[in-house]
Amino acid sequence: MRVDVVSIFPSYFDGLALSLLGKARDAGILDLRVHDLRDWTHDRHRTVDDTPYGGGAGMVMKPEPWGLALDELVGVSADAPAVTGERPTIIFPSPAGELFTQRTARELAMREHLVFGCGRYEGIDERVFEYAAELGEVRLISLGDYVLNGGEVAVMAMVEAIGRLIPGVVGNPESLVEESHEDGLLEYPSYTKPSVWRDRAVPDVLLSGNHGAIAAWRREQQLERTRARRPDLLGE
Ligand code: 6GU
Repeated sequence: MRVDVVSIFPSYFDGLALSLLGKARDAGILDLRVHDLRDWTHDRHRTVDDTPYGGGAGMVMKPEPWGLALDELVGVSADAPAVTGERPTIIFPSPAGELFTQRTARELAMREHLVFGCGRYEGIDERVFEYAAELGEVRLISLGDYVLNGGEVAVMAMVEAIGRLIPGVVGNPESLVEESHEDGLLEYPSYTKPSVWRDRAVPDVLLSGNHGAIAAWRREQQLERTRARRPDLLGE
């Protein structure tokens, strides 16, 4: 999978080179490229923002650098993967977007080319979204109902959630099926040795060797936790 990230703070993404995703990069499974939006400016101050038409607080990101970035990364002459000729998916993190869930991550993990455009200030000139829609499938995606200063932290979360679902990134694919949200429920509790720690014993059933009873107990725990912490997931 090819992933391009455009940001005015590219060093935010240094952390993605570590651990799991770093291994995926080294193995050639994930071609992650981070770009500085200011590289597509041409004035002395490398300006990326300006005041909003119609007035109002804050600054808006100018369309020109974004247009040049999109041309280079997903335009007709772009050096992008053309394995199946699939259109790129262009994602703008935004608190005004659709909610990012495990389902979104699974869907995006099957794409060949993702481009993330990180906005700062009060947002990006609306015409950038219209232009991007001519080059690929545009998605505005939010991490949740709260406001971050910019899209960078949201994109880090999305790239990690998507990247670990690419076949070969997580060593044991079974560890992907048994975790929170994969089956619409929260994960069951886990224990390891010692069997008694500070007067607290591991539940007997886990030491019983009865695999049927263990599976039933775990399912029950999943339901109980989901009902207590996230009743919305059960439609309650
Ligand atoms: Cl994707 N961006 C920003 N700026 N704030 C957010 C968000 C995204 N998701 C939740 N809050």
